[in-house]
Amino acid sequence: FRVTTFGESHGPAIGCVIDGCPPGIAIAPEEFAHDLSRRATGKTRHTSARHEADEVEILSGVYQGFTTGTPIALLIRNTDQRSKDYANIAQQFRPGHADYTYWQKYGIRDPRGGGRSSARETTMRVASGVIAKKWLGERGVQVRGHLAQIGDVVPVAHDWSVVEDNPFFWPDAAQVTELEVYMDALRKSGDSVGAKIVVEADGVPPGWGEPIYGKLDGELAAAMMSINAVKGVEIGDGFASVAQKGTQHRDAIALDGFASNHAGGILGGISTGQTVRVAVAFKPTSSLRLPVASVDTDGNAIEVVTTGRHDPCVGIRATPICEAMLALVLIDQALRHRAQCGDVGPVQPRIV
Ligand code: EPS
Repeated sequence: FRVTTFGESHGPAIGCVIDGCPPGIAIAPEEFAHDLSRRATGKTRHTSARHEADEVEILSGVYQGFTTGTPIALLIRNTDQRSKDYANIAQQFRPGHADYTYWQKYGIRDPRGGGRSSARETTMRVASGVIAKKWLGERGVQVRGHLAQIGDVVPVAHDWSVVEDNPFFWPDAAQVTELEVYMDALRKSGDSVGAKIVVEADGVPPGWGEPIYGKLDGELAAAMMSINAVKGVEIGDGFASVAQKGTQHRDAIALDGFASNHAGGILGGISTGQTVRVAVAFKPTSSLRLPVASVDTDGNAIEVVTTGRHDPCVGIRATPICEAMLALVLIDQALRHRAQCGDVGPVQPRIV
């Protein structure tokens, strides 16, 4: 199961091609709307004010409502481009932004906003993830996620039932007002902040993932890192494992299951049958109206100020993106497991 995307934030359209999708998955254009709207800009004052319709056109690979097994092409036309927002920085490098490295690599400066490095690219990940989630859901695998940190604010309580009821995907309803105050002050200051997302998959049977090349955790790390603005990925206890003793970290096994899940549901690159848990760090957005020193393409020292519509915390919209990437890796690993071992579960663990 392979997804490639195309298109620029300020081009005519963005899209993706999905190769290797199993035939027979029922999918209608309106099924994309829910997750796309969870990711979209312009829904609350805490995200970018750009208003995109994000309406999916299915160009190929689906016939009479079912996937055919041939490449699926999805297209979303951009409806609210405003590339003139970027006219005054067309020759400038925004510190912290990919325009510097794109220029060093290609020698071409795309003046249309972030182009491929924009958060807009993630739309197609979410769209393709809808198909992966559907296939997985029919096999008892559920993917969900929440925001787990904004700046230095962390959830006090954890209640999955409130996550979809607030604009932050936050698991503690009592903190939503505090977050609104925090984000309002941040937006007014002109600065941005990072965020952490946690995504989980329940119902993954033991056995998905390959032992060395194609480890489930390795592929998850690569998938999450491929999202624009991601700077870190943890599986299970992740970097907290550094300070742990082996006696703390190991997950004791009883006949009725594991006693804990420090491993994040993966051992040796292969799923254990526990919840697969991944945490993803998003950096603070780099397009800021606060001035910063930089250089331009002619080699002059300059000061950069970026105006226009930007997210003060791009992580606020990232929960559905990370869910989609988790689902895309899982469907791929499930199909590879089926090819080699013949079943994709739900299966009974061999001993526990
Ligand atoms: C983005 C800047 C804003 C965001 C955009 C990402 O748009 P514009 O380029 O029009 O100023 O709205 O995100 C999206 C459009 C999206 O769909 O996620 C940026 O600088 O990355």
